[in-house]
Amino acid sequence: MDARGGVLAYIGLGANLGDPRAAVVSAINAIAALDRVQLTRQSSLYGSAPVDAGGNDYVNSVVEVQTALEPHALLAHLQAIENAAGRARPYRNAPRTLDLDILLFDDLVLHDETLVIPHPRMAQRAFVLRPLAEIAPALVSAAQLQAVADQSVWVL
Ligand code: PH2
Ligand code: MG
Ligand code: MG
Repeated sequence: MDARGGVLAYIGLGANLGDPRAAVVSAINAIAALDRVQLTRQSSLYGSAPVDAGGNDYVNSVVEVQTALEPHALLAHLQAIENAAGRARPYRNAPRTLDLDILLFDDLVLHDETLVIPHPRMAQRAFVLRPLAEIAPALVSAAQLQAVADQSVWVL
């Protein structure tokens, strides 16, 4: 908690159905408009090949927010933004109009039925680590980036 009342959290955005670029851009705007959330940094938009998933290439990004919300309250707002974008969940890792994942929330370690923080697969995913390293280089090591260097990710 700092003087402005809040902690830093990192949110991963992804989409590969419909108009993914427009969905990610409007989701960033919707996050910035949330009460008790300030958008403090946003990465470039990245294209990426699907990882453990099918369908079209993804558009991915990562944003940093400062928030006074509790993690589950932030999650509820992110799910509302996903639903407003027409998110359906027919099967695991199905192509999606919008996916918003809390990656990190201050230094919190949390594991319950609805939320796991840090995001359990972020260290295996170049489409998370590359944009995260762009906006928060201290949070991603060269070794972590090297470990996912075989995954296809490009700046749009
Ligand atoms: N999200 C997934 C599964 N695979 N692959 C890419 N490239 N980008 C994603 O956002 C992504 C994925 C599950 O959330
Ligand atoms: Mg995800
Ligand atoms: Mg998700």
